[in-house]
Amino acid sequence: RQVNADASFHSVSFAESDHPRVLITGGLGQLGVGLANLLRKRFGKNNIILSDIRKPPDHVFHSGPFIYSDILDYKNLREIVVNNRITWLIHYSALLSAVGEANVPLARNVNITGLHNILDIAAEHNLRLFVPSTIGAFGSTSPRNPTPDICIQRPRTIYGVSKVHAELMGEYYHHKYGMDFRCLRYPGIISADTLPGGGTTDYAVQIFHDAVKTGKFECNLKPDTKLPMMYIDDCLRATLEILEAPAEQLTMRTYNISAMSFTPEELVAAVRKHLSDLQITYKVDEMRQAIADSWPMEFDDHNARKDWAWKHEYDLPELVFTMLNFITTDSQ
Ligand code: AKB
Repeated sequence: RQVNADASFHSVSFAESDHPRVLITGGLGQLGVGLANLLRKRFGKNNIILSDIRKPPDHVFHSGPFIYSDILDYKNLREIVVNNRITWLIHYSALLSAVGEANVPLARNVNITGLHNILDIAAEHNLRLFVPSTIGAFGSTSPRNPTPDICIQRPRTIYGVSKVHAELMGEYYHHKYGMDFRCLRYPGIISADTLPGGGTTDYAVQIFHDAVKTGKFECNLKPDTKLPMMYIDDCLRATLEILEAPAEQLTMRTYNISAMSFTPEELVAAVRKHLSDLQITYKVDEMRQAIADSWPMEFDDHNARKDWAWKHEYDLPELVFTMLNFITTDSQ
């Protein structure tokens, strides 16, 4: 197949109706359902299509359009984009850092080959394309405290390499073909009702579930490992905000976003303010620890704050309060 590289595709206006028609890939991961709910409130239920290769649970299936899509199958992707008159594509399919190291060929296929399909589809159909990047796109030779938007990026995970590739390819298509590519580098995202799968920052989600259910938690990172984190509501709102930002406000196409940074021992102390009996043991997972030790400790997001007025709402105390409240209410 050929990418439509002539001038015609980007001369077509994306706004065929008042609201965008959005396809979310990897929709059953940690962020897809929450983002679909937020976008549906803004743009209408039927304008947002969630997709995945897995069968959706009942509540997802009944909450709005859901479709099978395999990002490795180009014809399947094209059929969905054409039949549903998609104008925005949000590409959430990816293997995360720890699980990617455990299966490099699969991570390469999904995170790199899959991204190539997504870029080609977006170019062919003049889509606005959002691809998340991550703190994992940096490595031990990057400045870590704080990490600016523009600096050395030499990650040593397949996940990080694939995300740097996505950032660079998206920006290249933007400059070469005028593609409306937008990208945020997410910190570790913390959510109560959906679990992350196979990341290095997962401990900061699991601790809340274990604290409420068993009163004990075994942490797989060292107590002083500091990483940038964000509550899911801030992450999803940031995503909507960058998607809606007027193009002339964007001085860059890939932005760091930040809310807080903490270590496991700081998180434990904050949780103990509500659950004073919480017992912690540390059993370090060497692979995750090595990854975490190469990632940013503090994330510098001043460009996002300056260009499109990014502002987080949740700090550590609000995060802990909200997570415990949600999980406690849910388990009653
Ligand atoms: C991971 O830990 O792999 C992800 C991330 C920070 O990108 N949560």
